[in-house]
Amino acid sequence: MVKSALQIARAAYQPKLPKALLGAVKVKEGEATQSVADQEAIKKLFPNTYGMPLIQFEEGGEAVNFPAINVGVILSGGQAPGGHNVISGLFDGIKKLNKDSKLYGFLMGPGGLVDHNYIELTADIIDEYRNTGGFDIIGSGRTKLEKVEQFEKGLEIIRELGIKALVIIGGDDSNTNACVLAEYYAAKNYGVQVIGCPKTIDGDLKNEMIETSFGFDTACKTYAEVIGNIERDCNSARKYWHFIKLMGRSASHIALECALQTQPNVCIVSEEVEAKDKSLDDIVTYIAQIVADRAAAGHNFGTVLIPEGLIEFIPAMKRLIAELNDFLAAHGEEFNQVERNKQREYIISKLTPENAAIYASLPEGVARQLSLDRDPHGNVQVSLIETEKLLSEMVGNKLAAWKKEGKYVGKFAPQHHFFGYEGRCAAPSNFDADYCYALGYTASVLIANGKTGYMSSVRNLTAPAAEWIAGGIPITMMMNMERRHGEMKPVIQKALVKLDGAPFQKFAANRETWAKETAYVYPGPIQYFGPTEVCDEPTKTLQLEHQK
Ligand code: FBP
Repeated sequence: MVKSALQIARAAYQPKLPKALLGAVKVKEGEATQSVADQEAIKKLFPNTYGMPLIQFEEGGEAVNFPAINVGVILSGGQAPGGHNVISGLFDGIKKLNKDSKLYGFLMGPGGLVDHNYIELTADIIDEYRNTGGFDIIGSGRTKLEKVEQFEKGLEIIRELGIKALVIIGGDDSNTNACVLAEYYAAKNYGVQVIGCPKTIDGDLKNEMIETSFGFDTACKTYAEVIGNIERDCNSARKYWHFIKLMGRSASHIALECALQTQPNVCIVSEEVEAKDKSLDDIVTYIAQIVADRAAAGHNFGTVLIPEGLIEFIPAMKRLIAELNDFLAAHGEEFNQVERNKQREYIISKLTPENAAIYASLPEGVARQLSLDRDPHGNVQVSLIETEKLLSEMVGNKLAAWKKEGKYVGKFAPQHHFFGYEGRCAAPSNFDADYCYALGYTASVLIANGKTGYMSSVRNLTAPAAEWIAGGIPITMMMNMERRHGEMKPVIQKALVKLDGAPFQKFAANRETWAKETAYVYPGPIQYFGPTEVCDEPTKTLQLEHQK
C-alpha cells in the first residue's frame, strides 16, 4: 500500500495516556448512581445494570497476573476521526494484561456480530491503522442491535470465539443498545461483558461525565480550516455570499464550534430557532438584513453557516412536514395521478391554511423535495433538503423585493457548500488521537475489572493528557424515557446546544460585531508536529465549558 509522507510520520506517533493508566491501576468506586430522569422506569428495565457506582482509575495498583482474554469490537454508525485509535488502545490494553489476549473485530457494524462476520485483529493489522482516520479497519454500519434474536445470534459467535467482552464504539443510540445488550447478557448470566465508547462528530453524546464524544475535535477543525479558506477568498474577491451547510444530524454543536473558530458574518443555531419559535421567514429576514446592512457599508460579501438539522427545528416547518407526511401516506396514489406541473397547487389546496401558506412560500425545488423524496417509511428525507440553497434563494427573493421598495442597494451573488463527509475520516488531531487511544485503553481496564454496562470515560480534557481522569460511567446513568416511534423507550439523553451554556453565550455576545465587521479568523490546517499551543488545543466548546 502506498503511503503519504504524513501517514508514515504519523504512524510513529505514540498517543499520550493519562498517567493513572501507565502502570498497574487502582480502582476507586464512587457512590451508587441514578439515571438522569425517570429513575423508577429505568431501574425496572435494567435491574442488573442500574445504580452501579462511578469508577475512577488511579495510579498505584498492585500488578496482577491476568489470564488471557478474548475481546470483540464493533464500530457503529457514522465515521468519526480516531476510531482506529480506540481499537489500538484497546488492543494494547488487553495485550498488556496478557500477551496471549486476542481482539476480534466484527465487520461492517453491529450486523457483523449478528451475521458472524469477523476478523482477528493482529499486531500487523493494528500497526497499519494507528493514528489514521476512517473506520476501514473493520468497517461500520447502522444495523440496530436491539432484538433478543440478534443478541442470541451474537452469543453463538461470542461463544465460538471464546469472547469475554464486547466493546461497542458508537453514538447515543448505539450506546443505548450496548446497555440493553449488557443487561440482557447479565440477566441471562452469560458471562459476557459489554462496554461502550462515546463516538460521534455531531458532539451530541456528552453530559456531566462524558465531556465530549470523539471525532468532534478533528471534524470541526477540518471544517473550520475550509471555512477560514472560504472567508479569506470571500474577503479577497469581495463579490460572493457563501452559504455553508455543516453536518450534524440534529444538534448544532458543529456549526457553533466552527463559528467560534472562524467568526463568520452569520451562524444559525437550530436550538435557538426552536426555543424562540422562529419561522423560516424570520430566519430569512435576519440574514437578508445583515446582507443589506453590509451592502450599505460597501461590503457585498459574507459567510453564513447553517446547521444540517435546521429545518426540523423550525416549529412551523415541523408542523408542515408532519401534515405532509400524514397526507401523502393516505393520498399518495391520488397525488401521483396529478400532472407534474399541477402537483404544487394540488398540495396547497389540501393543506391547512397555515401550512399551505408556508408551502406556497418555498422555492419550487424544495417544495418538490418535500413532496417527492421520501424514505421507505414514507417520511420526508430532511437531510437531503439543500437548506443552504433554500435560504440563499429566499434571501435573494427578499432582497429583490426590498430593492423595489428602495430599502436595499447592492449585489447579492450566492455560492453554496456542504461540509460533512470531508471531515468524518480526517486523520485524527493530536487531541482525538490521544483521547481515543485513552478511551480504548480504559475500556480494557474496565473489562479486566469485570465491569459491564459501562461507558469508557476520560475526563479533565482541557488539561494535559497526563492529567486526564480515566474510568467508567454506568450507561443507565445517562438514560431517560423518550417516545420513539409511538412507544416509550429508555434512551441516552441527546445533548443539544444549551442556550445558557458558555459556548452559545460567547457566540451570542459577539455575533452582531461579526455580522457587521469582517472579523474572520483563519484557523489553517490541523497541525500534528510543532508547539503544543498549535497542535494540542482542544475545541473552543470544551475550553469554554471548562471555564466555569
Ligand atoms: P452518527 O450519529 O452515527 O455518529 O453519525 C453522524 C452523521 O455524520 C451525521 O452528522 C449525519 O447527519 C449522518 O451521520 C449521515 O449519515 P450517513 O453516513 O448515513 O450518510
